[in-house]
Amino acid sequence: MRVIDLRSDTITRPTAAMRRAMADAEVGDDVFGEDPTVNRLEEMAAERLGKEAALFVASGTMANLVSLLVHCGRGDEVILGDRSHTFLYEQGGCAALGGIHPRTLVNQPDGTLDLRDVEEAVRPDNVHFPRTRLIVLENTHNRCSGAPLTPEYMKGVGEMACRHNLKVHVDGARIFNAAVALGVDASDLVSVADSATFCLSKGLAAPVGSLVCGSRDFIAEARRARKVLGGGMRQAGVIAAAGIVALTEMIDRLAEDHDNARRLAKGLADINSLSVDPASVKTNIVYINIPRKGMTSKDLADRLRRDGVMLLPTGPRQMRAVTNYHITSDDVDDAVGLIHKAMTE
Ligand code: TLP
Repeated sequence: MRVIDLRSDTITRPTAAMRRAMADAEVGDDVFGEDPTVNRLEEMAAERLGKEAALFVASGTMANLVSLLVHCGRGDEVILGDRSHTFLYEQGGCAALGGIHPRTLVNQPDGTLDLRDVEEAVRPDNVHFPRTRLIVLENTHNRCSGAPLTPEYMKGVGEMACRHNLKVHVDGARIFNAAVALGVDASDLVSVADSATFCLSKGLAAPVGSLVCGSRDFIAEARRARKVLGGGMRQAGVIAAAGIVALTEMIDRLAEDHDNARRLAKGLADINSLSVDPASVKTNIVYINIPRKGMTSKDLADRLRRDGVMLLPTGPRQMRAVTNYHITSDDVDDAVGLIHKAMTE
């Protein structure tokens, strides 16, 4: 049975071109800085994001943790959204491993933090308070319908951060989805950021890896942080090679995933017993709420799995669908039909 897997864009498998590039990759010991393929990927990443340097790490979680460890010392405070991936889904690593104090502010439905809230949250210099060091933003915002943060919003963030002497980090796991959706360069979305990450292993379909981008000095420190976390890799060119293909061939096609997500949201919005807001869908993520009493997201996920559709429960009555490289518009129509059937039986 064909399975339409909409749980995440992380399920994407490497393309044939990636597998060829991996097999042929020139490699060396990357802890000695001698893997030419890793070095090339890092240069490409830095250029794409308009930063001086970049570092290849194992995952988006490691990319964020390494960045926070460099920006903040023990007892420093980081301002971040209450729906951010770093706050919700990274095991509180910044607190657990870095002694960094998280201060959450309400994420607006469009993924932003209200800059007045941020301004109020910045701590004055007082012996009672931790020192506010850093603002973390997420672009696109996973838990806020995959919303892209705009260059205009980021400009305001930059001005505010400058006034208060704060650093800015962007968790750009899906930054290229944001860039494609907004029709801008990814570098325009992170120009005010002191550090920005992105993932190769989500919509870009590479099997492993994320990049941290920033100034040369920042990346030198990030390289130390990666090493202490056990993230120094040796002949990592084998996986970096797939990342190079991802950056070269897989960005522009993200527009197809966005079209499919809109198509899915519109199809699901016509199902009475579900609540979906197509207007909120700007990239590849669709949230589906189940108002019907007596049915949980787990019930629906189990039911749909039998029919070959996979969605991710994200709350007792909420599911997530993420379009990706393996999903066609026909798959979307089939998924809508099967979900309709499950909800009307
Ligand atoms: N997100 C995954 C799950 O962890 C929920 C997904 O399927 O969406 N930042 C953002 C915005 C992310 O969405 C994710 C992964 C990460 C960081 C962490 O990346 P990995 O999984 O590579 O550690």
